Amino acid sequence: MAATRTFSIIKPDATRRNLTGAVTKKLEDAGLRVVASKRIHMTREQAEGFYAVHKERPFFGELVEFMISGPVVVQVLEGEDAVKRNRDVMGATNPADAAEGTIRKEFAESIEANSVHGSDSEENAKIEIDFFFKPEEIVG
Ligand code: RTP
Ligand code: MG
Repeated sequence: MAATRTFSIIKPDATRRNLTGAVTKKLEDAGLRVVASKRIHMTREQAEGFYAVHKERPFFGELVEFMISGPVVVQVLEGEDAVKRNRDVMGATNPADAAEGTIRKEFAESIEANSVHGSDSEENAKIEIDFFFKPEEIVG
């Protein structure tokens, strides 16, 4: 199967605890390759735009505040079946439900401060990658 790409965010709870390397190692050990990476502090406009699909959800306001509460690391990951591979190693949204060995089981603080984001489909991966990266910033 050909390599595909997905989009990942190491969230503010993880950067605050200096877990960028530990989270990235989990991704790499799962067979994903970092082909683009940058540390940014999202603006409110960026966070609201990125999470626009959730704007009717009750947690939207808190989620935006959380995502702009500190730096994040946005990454493009490449690998076989990258979207699913990443979702598998991330674990369930709520760390209380996450399987042993997953990033959220090991590192997440709560259902909101859950250390990582990962695209949920190839279609959304393309949209999310384009939201944060220019083509020349991605080096496969
Ligand atoms: P993500 O999009 O971040 O990869 O996570 P996900 O698919 O597992 O979760 P999703 O339902 O898309 O929710 C997006 C993010 O919103 C926060 N959240 N808070 N307070 C709450 O009940 C609640 N539920 C979700 C989490 O940060 C979640 O990752
Ligand atoms: Mg999601």
